[in-house]
Amino acid sequence: MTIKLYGAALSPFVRKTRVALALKGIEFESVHVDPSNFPDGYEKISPMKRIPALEVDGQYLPDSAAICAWAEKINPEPALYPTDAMALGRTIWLERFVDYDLAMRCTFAVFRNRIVMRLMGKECDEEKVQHALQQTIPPLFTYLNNELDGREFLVGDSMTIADIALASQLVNFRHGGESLDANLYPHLAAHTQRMHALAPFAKSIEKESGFVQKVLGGQ
Ligand SMILES: N[C@@H](CCC(=O)N[C@@H](CS)C(=O)NCC(=O)O)C(=O)O
Repeated sequence: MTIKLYGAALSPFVRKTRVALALKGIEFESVHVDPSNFPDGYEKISPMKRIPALEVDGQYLPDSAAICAWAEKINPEPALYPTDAMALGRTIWLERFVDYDLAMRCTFAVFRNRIVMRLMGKECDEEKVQHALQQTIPPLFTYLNNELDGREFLVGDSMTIADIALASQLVNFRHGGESLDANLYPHLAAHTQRMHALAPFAKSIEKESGFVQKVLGGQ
């Protein structure tokens, strides 16, 4: 099987996919795609022109959720999706919640302004960042913190794709110069610390941090 993952290093959705593939021992070739300048014809790979997208023996699969579900079938161990019906439903809900609602506020408000805009030579809209930090993010962090009260993982007793998706968005929060307040969100902060210490996350964070520091240092 020839597998190519189209993406860019700092995308939380690409990182989520890379971590899931790494945990499952699925090898792939990384193909760099700049999401601010997609190559001609990329819509054949991803109709909505987004990263990540996967190519498997000439067939294309866009979207991190679709790719991770594919990976589960290709290599079921370690299982990242529960078998119990309600647990599976809750996993998919939390993955969606993180990939859409949290991403909108954390990655697309904080990280995008603080890092991506600077990479594109544009100004950071700090007002938007502060609005997200003070108004729109706290209720979501409170919800996730409550979900993690007394638990190691979001659903059941083992890691699911929802934990990986969450930890991946929070790498971008960290790259954006923010950290979780452990007094306000002790369970979420502990979950993030545990997840970011896992080898695939730790390696990713180390590699990306140098680049992010350069972006910030260049200002
Ligand atoms: N739901 C998608 C989100 C992917 C996504 O929004 N990727 C961003 C980069 S982080 C992108 O490609 N943006 C380009 C665009 O929307 O034009 C997934 O999970 O794969």
